[in-house]
Amino acid sequence: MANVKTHVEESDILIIGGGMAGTGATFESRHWGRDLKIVCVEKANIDRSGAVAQGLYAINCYMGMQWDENQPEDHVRYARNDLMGMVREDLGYDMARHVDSTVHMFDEWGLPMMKNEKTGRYLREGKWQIMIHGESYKPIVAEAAKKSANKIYNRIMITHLLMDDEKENRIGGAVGFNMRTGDYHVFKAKAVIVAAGGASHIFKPRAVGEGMGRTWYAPWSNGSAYALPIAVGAKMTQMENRIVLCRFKDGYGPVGAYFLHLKTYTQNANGENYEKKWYDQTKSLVGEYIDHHPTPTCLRNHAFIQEVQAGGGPIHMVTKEAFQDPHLETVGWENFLGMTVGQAVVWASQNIDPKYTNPELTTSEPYVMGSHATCSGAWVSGPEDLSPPEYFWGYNRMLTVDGLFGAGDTVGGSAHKFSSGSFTEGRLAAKAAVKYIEDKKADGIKVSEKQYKDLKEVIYKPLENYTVGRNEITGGTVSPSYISPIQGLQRLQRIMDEYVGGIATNYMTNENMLNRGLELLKWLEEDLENVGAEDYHQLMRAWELKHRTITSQCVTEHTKFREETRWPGYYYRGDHLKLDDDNWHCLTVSRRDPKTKKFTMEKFPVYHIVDEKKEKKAS
Ligand code: SFD
Ligand code: AMP
Repeated sequence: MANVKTHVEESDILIIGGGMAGTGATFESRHWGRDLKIVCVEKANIDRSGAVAQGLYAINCYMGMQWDENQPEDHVRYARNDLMGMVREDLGYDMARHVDSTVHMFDEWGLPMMKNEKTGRYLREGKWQIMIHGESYKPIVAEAAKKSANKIYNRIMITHLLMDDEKENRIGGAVGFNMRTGDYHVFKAKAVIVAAGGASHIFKPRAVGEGMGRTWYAPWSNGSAYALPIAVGAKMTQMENRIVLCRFKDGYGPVGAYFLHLKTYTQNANGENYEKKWYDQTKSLVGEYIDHHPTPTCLRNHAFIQEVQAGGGPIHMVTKEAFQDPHLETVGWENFLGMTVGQAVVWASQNIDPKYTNPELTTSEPYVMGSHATCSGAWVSGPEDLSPPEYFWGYNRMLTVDGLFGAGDTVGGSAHKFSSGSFTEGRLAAKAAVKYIEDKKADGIKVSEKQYKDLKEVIYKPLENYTVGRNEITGGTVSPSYISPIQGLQRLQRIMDEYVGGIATNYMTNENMLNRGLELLKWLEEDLENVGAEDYHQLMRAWELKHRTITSQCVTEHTKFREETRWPGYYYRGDHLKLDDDNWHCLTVSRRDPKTKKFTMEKFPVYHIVDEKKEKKAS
């Protein structure tokens, strides 16, 4: 790799990923660290990167504290209920108490917000959601980040974190490559904020072949947010809590605006309300959790999945009634035109006009995320004023590696953040990172040339593998010496799908299947030493695959550890089909030893910080 140019950049704060959390972190780093050097590195182009690239139609997390619509306590109760009791309430409360100020800034920055004409308040889609004309959402937050950073690097994929050579378990920066020029980039930093989004395409998607890129969550979300910290031994939490979403079939159009604003509802093929049919069966699995309001997302999925399995499908969204109202009809279409254009295109191509035909729904393949109705991610310190000792080690949103912070999908335990909460969490992490530097916790960091030179060899090896292996190609792309990133990805997706609770088994798994899955993942990991990349784009694909694989290992280990079915509708442990509060009313935490690559698992208590009894609004 002698011909690859190396660039070394030193900064105070390095932000990895310029999505919602990354732009929030970049903006807030400048607010608190006027004189600090702030660098943000983005795999795509920050103007249109991340899950919000195409736009959104709603901001799904807004309290409305100024009008006493909701208070942070209400949101904690809501998220706790939706996640079947398992959240970090300190993190959720902290996000909720700050999220409104974030949304008010979006408003000031020119994001078109819908207003309720009668009250003058933001137009509510639901109790927590407000409606926006959100096609321009991402460019607007990107502008704030661009004005705040010393430098934004686009088209650089970060592949590894750097560690301090002097002090154990302290961060030193990160490295990656520019997928257009191929140059090698070394970013030395005093504090690093990982904001690299969630993970799609680790489970085989429903759409394969030519439709493969069509998933609900962004197809380019490749789990770097998890793989980077896992690789350096940071602890992770709730990685078993993958999410399955109810979506419009084939286009994966979100359903929130339909359920909440248009007040549409679902029915089976015979026009029946199937959810109540499954009440007794669900109660026998999860007990009183089925009586909670609103019904937890996973339990709504559960009824859907059971009904389809029992032969009651297809399941339809009843749109024909709502769409008779011209205003609601417009909202229904605009919702997709501003967020998921593909759904509108699917309907057009299949002759579906929701005014006259009730469209089909489906349940998606699982995704790994920390920001939706799910809370997989890194185990982080909470804020000083709220967190019990087990949840606090000095700096808000700092992982168990010193100087390494996280936000958005990266952070576990804090569900229902969505776009606004992720940006808010980026701000919180940045404020703490500045303090970490001011407290001189980052003094004396040394990153040797050897460390980043060794990594350079590792990073570019797939190009080397291809250059050598292509001479042995026996036909087409078949070579005995290397596998291509797409071949590896399809292998990964089948392992996860068939053994770890994907669509192939109707989300079912058990200990034996998980053990087999872990074995196959290990062999895949070994074979990925021989992944070949014919150009820099394929080199990115190779590293995306490696990050997805390490994320998948962690998900599988967690799924094996939790011997209960806590979230029926997300996945089922066939050997432990019931929710088991006596043994598993706890958070799961893992650590992968960077040297041995072995995971160890432990239980952590769930502290209910917000009082149940004072609940004033059922939400
Ligand atoms: O209805 C590297 N989301 C919704 N949020 C809402 O508030 N309202 C909605 O209406 C939402 N809906 C929705 C949503 C997402 C999608 C895809 C659809 C619909 C179709 C969820 C939010 O988008 C989500 O919560 C936040 O975006 C999460 O923020 P963050 O920052 O954790 O992830 P990101 O925005 O994807 O950004 C990640 C960035 O990292 C980059 N990256 N950069 C360098 N090196 C690497 N190795 C990297 N790996 C990744 C990415 O390119 C990206 O820019 S509804 O359906 O819920
Ligand atoms: P979605 O469009 O499905 O991603 O959901 C957007 C928002 O609406 C999220 O806050 C969901 O939790 C919420 N939501 C979606 N469907 C329902 C429903 N049937 N009942 C209550 N909340 C919902």
